[in-house]
Amino acid sequence: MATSKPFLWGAATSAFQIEGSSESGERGTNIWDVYCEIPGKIAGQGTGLNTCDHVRRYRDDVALMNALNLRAYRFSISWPRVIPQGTGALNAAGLDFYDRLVDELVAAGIVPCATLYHWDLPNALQEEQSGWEHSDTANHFAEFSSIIFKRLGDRVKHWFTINEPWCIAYGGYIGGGFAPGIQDRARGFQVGHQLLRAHALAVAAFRSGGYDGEIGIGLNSEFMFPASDSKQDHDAAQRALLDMAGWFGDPVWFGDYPDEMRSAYGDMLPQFSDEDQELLTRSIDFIATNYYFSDVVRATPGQHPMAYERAPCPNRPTTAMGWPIVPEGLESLLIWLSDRYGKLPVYLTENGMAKENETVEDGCVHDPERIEYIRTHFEAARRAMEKGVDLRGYFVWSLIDNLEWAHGFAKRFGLVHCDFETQVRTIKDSGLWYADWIARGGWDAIESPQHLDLSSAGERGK
Ligand code: IFM
Repeated sequence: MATSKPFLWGAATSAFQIEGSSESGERGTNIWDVYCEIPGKIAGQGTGLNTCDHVRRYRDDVALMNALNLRAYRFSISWPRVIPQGTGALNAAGLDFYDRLVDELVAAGIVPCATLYHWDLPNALQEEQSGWEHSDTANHFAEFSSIIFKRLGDRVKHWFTINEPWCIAYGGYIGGGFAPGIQDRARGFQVGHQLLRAHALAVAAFRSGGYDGEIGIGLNSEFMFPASDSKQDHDAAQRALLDMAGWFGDPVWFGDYPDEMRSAYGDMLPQFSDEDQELLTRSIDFIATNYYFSDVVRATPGQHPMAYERAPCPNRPTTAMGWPIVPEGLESLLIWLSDRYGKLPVYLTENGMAKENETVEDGCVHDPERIEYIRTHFEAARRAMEKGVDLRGYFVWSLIDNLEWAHGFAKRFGLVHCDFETQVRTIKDSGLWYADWIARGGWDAIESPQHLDLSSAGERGK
C-alpha cells in the first residue's frame, strides 16, 4: 500500500459551477449557457453567469481552502474562457486567471490538480461542427490542452483530461437531461468515442512535451451489486460495470471497448483506428474515479442490449439527489477498478452529498448527515487500501455550494455554504470536521476517533 508522497486530502469544483463569467475578459459561451436558457431545463432557472463569482473571489476561496487544511484542490479550466470560440484566438485574460489561481494555490502550499474539461464545451464548436460528435473537436481539445500544459505545466503536476465522460455521453446524448439534451444512443456512442480520442491526443501532447507530472481521465461509476446470489445476476452486475466504468476505463488502459459492449451494441459502437488504439493504450498514469452511490442489478435477457436492469440500492437513506448512501460500494468499486486496470495508483476525484435548504444560523451550518456520509466513505476507502488499492488522494465534492447543473442551486454539496445573493461564504460543520480530520493526520484519525467539538463552530466557520 501507499507511497512516500503525502496523501492528497482535497476538495473539488468545476469552472462552470463556481466561476461566474465576470472579469478576466469575456469568456465564450458554452453549451451549458445555452442549455440554461431553455425554459424548464434548469430547476429555478439557474445559470452559470453568477454562481460563486469565483473568478473575482478566488483569493478568498484559496484562503478558505487553507482554513480547511486542504492539501490539494481539484479545479477545472474553462475552455471557452481561454479560447472563446474553441479554436483560434486566445483570451489572454482568461489564461492569466488560471495562472494567478495556480500561483495562489502554490503560495498557500495547496497542490493544484487541474481538469481540462468539465462539460463546458465552447458553443461555437457545437453550433459549427456538431460538438463532440465531430472528430475535429478532439483535435481542438488537444490544441487547447497543449496551451494549458505550456502555461501551467511548470506548477501543475496532476492532470485530469476529461471529467466523467460517461455523464457527458450518456447524460447529454442518451438520457438527455444534460446539455445538449439529445436522446440517441448511437450519437451518444459517437460522442464517447470522440471524448476518448480527445483524451488520448491530450495525453500524447502532455507526454511528448516532456512535462513533469502525471495524467489520467476522471471516470465515474456506481458500483453494481447483484440483486441475488444467482450466477445470472452476478454476470449481469459485471456487464453493468463494464457498460459504465468499462466504457471509458477499458479503452484508456486496454485500447478498446470491453468485448461485452462490442457484442451487445455491434456496429453502433464506433471502431478505433490503429493509431487511436496505440495512443489510447496505457494512456493513464493513474485511475481516477468519482463515486456517489451504488445500484443493484438483475439479469434481464432480451431487454436492455446488455441484458441487465439496474436500480439504485433500495432501503437506504438517500441524499437530496435521491441517491442511496452506500459506502461499501466505494470500497468495492475501488477494488474492481484497481484489479482491472493494472493496480495503478488511484485518486478518488469526487465524493460528497447534497442537502437542500441549508441555512446559516448564528454563523453555523449544521450538517451532521454530511459528516457521517464523508466519514463512512473515508472508512470504506481505507478498507480498500487495506485490500491493496494504492489510493493517493481523496477529493470531497465540493469545496463550496454551486450550480448543480440541471438541478440548479437548490442541491448544496459544499463543505462551505455560499449565499448566492450576497456571496458570503460560511464553513459548514462538515468543513470544520474535515479540517480537523486532516489536521489529525487523515487516516490516523480513523485509529484515534474523537468527536470534534463543534460548539464554537460559529466562530471558527467565519
Ligand atoms: O456536480 C457534479 C459534478 O459536476 C460532476 N460529478 C457529480 C457532481 C454531483 O452531481
